[in-house]
Amino acid sequence: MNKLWLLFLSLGQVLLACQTPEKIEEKRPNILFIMSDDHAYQAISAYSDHLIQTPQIDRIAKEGMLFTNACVSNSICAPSRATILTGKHTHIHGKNDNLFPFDTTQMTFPQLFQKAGYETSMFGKLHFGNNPKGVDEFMILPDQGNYINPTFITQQGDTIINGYVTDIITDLSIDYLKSQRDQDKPFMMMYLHKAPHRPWWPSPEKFEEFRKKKFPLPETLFDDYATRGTAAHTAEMNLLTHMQYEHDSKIRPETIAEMGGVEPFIEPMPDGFYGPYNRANEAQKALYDPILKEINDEFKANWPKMTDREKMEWKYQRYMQDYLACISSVDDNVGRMLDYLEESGLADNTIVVYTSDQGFYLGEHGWFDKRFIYNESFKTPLLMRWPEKIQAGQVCEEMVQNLDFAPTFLEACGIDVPEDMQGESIMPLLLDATAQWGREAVYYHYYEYPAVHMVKRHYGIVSKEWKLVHFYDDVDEWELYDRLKDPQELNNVYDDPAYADKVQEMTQKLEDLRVYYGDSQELDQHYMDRYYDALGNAGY
Ligand code: SGN
Ligand code: CA
Repeated sequence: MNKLWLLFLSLGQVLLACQTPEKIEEKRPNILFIMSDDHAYQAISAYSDHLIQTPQIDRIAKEGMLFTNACVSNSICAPSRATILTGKHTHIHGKNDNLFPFDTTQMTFPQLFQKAGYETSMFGKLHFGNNPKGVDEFMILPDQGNYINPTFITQQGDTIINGYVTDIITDLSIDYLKSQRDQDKPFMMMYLHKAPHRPWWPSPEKFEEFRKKKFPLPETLFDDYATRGTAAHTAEMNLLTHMQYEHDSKIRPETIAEMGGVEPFIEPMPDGFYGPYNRANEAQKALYDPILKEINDEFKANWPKMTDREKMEWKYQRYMQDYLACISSVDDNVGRMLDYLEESGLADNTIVVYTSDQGFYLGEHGWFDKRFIYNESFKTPLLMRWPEKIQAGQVCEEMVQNLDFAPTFLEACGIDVPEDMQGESIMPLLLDATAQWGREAVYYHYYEYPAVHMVKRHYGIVSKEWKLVHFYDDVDEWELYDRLKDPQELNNVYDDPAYADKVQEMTQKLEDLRVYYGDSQELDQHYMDRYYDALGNAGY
């Protein structure tokens, strides 16, 4: 080795030794975890633009990676959030329905980030029944939260902030990044939208814009569930029969009274219209009122003459107008956030994730809501950008699950992943979308029954080719779908002799997965007992 080379080496060592801890810190990536509530992948133009353009959310995929087979392990709000935070299936962390509060003795990934020297924060909807652990700052909505002039729970007490919830959550998050966080530390922020959760109240501007739009009907809007079992027939999430005029379609109770009453398919919800509407102040109401008048006048004039089929279509259009209007606000606000990251120079070293707590039915199979293992609710959007590591414009088709987020973030930031986390880091896929990914199938388990929408308890296994489901509790029914031949899941082939071998093979694989993830009949019984005990005689 010559002398010059030696000099370079020792100079390098001196420089390294002089580097301040903050400079080293700067190299650890930041995480911005953006999650919306009930955002269907069908309503993101990076997946399909038949319903809406979402240019801002799409930026994340264009400049990063789009996951076409991302899914949840239990398609309902709080359980999915608890899985994201703990990296465990819902039967392990115990928050397997929306009823019981989250067990705060469970380790969550923000706690690990905080311990590792990250600045951690959470803004928006958590829906846990208790406050988050491991975040330096939080402002969260109580329970489901409100769209208009929402209340926030903070460390200093509750506060009401005037305005539209999606704008406010973004303002709070950007302000925190800009001026409140400790700039010397890397950050892990959870920026969690309430929208587009039911009852889909848009901002006045978007309400007006989307009110005029018409959307294509889904092919399966009039599905009769011919080959499916009891659960699909008894679920209460049909647009015609279970969507509320007042609450969802925004028909004033007075309009219905003027019409001499309208045959309700389902009991009206007390305060369905006035609950959300009355949060607005007079000036805000004045912006909503002309649009509400148009909707109500049209309803009064046309509804009595409509056939059931036309009523279904009318409800679908009203639903899409409001749901997509809410998404349009989310998209604009995600754009504001991405712009901020770019302007501030944070973008290159920040992992940006966009996802939803689950998928949602946008009229497919005649439904709204979620819960089922069937595609629209089982799959969830997932887009990730990390300019320093993820090549722009990649599409990953591997089966990844909300379970995998925590271990992925930890690995990406150089923090040890606890051994009892059940998810797997998707780092190899981020570095190369086509990398070897050993997972053949995922496990799913839904519990909340009986409850709103009446989706029966079920668990199942899903591979790219097959979906096997067992519905239990007050039924004992199985379904099998050939996903490649029947992507819309219209044909349950469980009893078809041609599939007998497949049924046997998948049943064994499902049992193996249950053992692998520590689920069992005893646990199914434990969670049924806990739930039914809590319902007591109140029941459904
Ligand atoms: C509310 C909704 C339901 C929804 C649940 C759970 N009704 O009860 O439609 O399924 O929340 O949603 S609402 O009219 O009160 O909005 S979740 O996203 O929190 O799981
Ligand atoms: Ca949700």
